[in-house]
Amino acid sequence: MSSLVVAGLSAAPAVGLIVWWLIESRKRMRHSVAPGYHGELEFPHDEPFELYHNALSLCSMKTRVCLAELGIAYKSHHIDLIETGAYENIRPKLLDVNPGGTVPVLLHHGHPIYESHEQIRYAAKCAPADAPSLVPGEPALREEMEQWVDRSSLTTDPLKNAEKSAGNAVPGLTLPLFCTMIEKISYWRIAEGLLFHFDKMRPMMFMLLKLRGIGKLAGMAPVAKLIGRSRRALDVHLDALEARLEKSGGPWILGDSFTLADVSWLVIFERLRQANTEDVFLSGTLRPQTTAYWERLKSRPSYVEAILSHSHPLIEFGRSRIGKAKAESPALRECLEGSAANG
Ligand SMILES: N[C@@H](CCC(=O)N[C@@H](CS)C(=O)NCC(=O)O)C(=O)O
Repeated sequence: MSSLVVAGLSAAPAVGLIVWWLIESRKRMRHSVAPGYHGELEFPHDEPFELYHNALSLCSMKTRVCLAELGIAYKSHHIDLIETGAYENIRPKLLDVNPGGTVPVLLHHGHPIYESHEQIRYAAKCAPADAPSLVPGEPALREEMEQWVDRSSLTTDPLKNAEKSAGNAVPGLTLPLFCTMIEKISYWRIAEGLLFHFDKMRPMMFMLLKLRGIGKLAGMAPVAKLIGRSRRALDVHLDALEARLEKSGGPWILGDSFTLADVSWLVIFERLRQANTEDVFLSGTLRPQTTAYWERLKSRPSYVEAILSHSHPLIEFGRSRIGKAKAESPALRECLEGSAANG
């Protein structure tokens, strides 16, 4: 056999892999989609409402809570994100309905609505006649409700925009939860993201968090800085909420009526609970109005239906793992909770 043939044969697996990667990457090509309802698109469906969502995703929780409050039944398509076990969001099942590769996606008669804040507005508009109204009739209150929805939304590039909304402050505070949940996910699964995720920074971050582990989180200066910045930003958003609740006298943000503003904030508090950082922001003496408000939110049937009944074992594992790690390491506790000196 000539040396040329031998070289050709030994290169074949590598060439095969590259060709496979190119074909797969093409199949998983992503493009962003405009927020809101898309009547021009129609996807296969069995039920009037269908929801592509994930147990942990903040935005998915918001849409689920809204649908539960409105009594809207839907067909559920759970899509794993890497935190809950696999990169299903960059596979055809989700990419076919959302080329943006994110959850949640709400379908109404097969037509998609993109972005959770748009989904809750849409659902509130086309809710059955006997459903409670989640939007105030009075224009001034409606406008204020929109501001509270925006202030809790997750927008583009959240890590750089924590000061703009509480929703943007949450991903930074979720890093410890990501770090503990990812302990249980194999490197192979994260590798799928390195190969095909449109934003390589995300799988790289998960890889790094897994390699370092929660015990070394405080020693990762950029991560510690991000957590501190997110915590300070959330403090400002929560102070504003505390003041509003004091003014309205509760029980809800705008007073007597439970609205989309409350739907949107419920999930912020749930994320703080999941990330075992609730006490840092709420206690009997620190923000008493907001603390009582969160207790009221948890007592709504929608909390059980849309949050607790969708809980994922890895979330509770991650939560308790953070608690143990904080108890073992004062440096980690200070990094996650701040100190009198650094806030
Ligand atoms: N602004 C969008 C955010 C959508 C989004 O970023 N979803 C996250 C989960 S909360 C996601 O699907 N991430 C998957 C990934 O980036 O791998 C919304 O409100 O729906």
